[in-house]
Amino acid sequence: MNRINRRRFLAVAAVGAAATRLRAQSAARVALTIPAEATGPHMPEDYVGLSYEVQQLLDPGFFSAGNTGLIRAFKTLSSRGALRLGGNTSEFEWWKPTPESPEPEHPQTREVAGEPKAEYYPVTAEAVRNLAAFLQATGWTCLYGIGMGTNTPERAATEAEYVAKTLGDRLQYFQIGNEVDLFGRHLRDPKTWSAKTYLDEWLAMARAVTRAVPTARFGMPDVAGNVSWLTEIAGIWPSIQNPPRVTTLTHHYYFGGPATNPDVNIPNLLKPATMARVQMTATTATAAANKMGVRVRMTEGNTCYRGGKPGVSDVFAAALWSADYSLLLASNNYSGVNLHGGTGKSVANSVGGFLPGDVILKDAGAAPAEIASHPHPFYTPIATFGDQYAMEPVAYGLKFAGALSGATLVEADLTSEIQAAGVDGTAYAAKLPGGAMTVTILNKDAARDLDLTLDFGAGKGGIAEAETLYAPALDAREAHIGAEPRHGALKQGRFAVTVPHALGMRVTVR
Ligand code: BDP
Repeated sequence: MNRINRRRFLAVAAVGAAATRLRAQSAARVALTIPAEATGPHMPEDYVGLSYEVQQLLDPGFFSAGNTGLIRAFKTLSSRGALRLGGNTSEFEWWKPTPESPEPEHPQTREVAGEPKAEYYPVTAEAVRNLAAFLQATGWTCLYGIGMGTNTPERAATEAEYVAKTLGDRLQYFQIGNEVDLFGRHLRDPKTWSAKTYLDEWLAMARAVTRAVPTARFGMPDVAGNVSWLTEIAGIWPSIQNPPRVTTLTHHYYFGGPATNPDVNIPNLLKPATMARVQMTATTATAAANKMGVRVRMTEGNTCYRGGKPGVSDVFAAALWSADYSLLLASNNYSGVNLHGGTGKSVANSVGGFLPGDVILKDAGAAPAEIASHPHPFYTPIATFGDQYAMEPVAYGLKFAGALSGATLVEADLTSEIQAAGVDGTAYAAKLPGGAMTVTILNKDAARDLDLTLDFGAGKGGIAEAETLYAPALDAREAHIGAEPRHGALKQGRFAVTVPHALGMRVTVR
């Protein structure tokens, strides 16, 4: 059975398994009261995003109108997403406007394990033109990454000018520099590098870009994890004369890593403490953004850095994680989430040449065919298998959360009530653009089912319909979204439903 057929077979098997699912432990009973008014954050239409290495542009056919399989996968994930280009490889790109343009001189950088080697490559005008056609075909916009580590303000400005002209309204904003808080490792002198010296450099480049593209907007600082840089920048910002137009504060997030780290496992990925840490970061980041009058976007992240971990990043647990992570950030007023991925080669190059996940599989004696059956990189939302593209579990979670794009969230801490009953679950309520109320319940618990009563208020009528995010098991290499037979009329404003363990469910009342 080939990979796709195997998936279909398992999908059919999963339906049968769900029907006869045995309760491993007694179900917890929880009643949730859903406020009628949505006064929380608005989730933008382009909340869903993907992140790719700039080096992906080295193959001008990848993001192009001719790559119909990839276009289909993007559209399946979202009809209006945001494609972010960045990653470690963005620091080694150089702008090549014409085939004759000579390669510039590059500064010296240090070679450090786990960081990309200083292998310079050109970004060509052809690649940017093809990218524009790709964006047009998908309906997506672009957060375009320009290098900072080895770039000059002049080259950044010339590249930006061509990109702005070519992408037109498909360009949302520019990003300059990737994970600048880690530049001290291989690109700058760790003794002098700080949020302050970064900001000076960034201003010089962003000003050069703004001179070339007066309408230019920016997302920054794209830190790896040190969100205190956002606080510092927001503190300095009012003292900057005539600042470039920043619309978004940005940071990255990886749950853990690398793949060899035993703490990167399914129970740790899904436990409440993981999201409690995410909440702490979000609190810091949004406070800085509020001060600057902008929003936060998580522009690059995933389950496990250095390319992901087989059996964690590429299984159904990652789908429940990405759905929960995306909705938690949405409830913190984030403007979007970009999960990182791409081809195995571009991501391997971004982390020093190889994926630690492959070493783990080889050491465990996996046959080449088995290794090849995994997505590369292991965390990629859209995997490349030859000339085929497949949506991975982590992408299904993002899609499930992304169904709330355009909705306004309801301010209610439903998650605490579920967790008080001893179940590792979360819930988010929202009002859809058409006015329908919807509650997304993510039961991440490995064993306990949830017997839920959703109380929409005595006066509320309508039919409740359910949709699920499911797979046969947390470690299954698949995920599905399906309409559920569980539907019915509200009775005195209430709807009762069981949300089995290891399953996501959305109940919408129309
Ligand atoms: C981030 C880098 C990106 C890598 C990713 C990873 O920005 O280029 O691909 O981590 O380690 O730090 O997987």
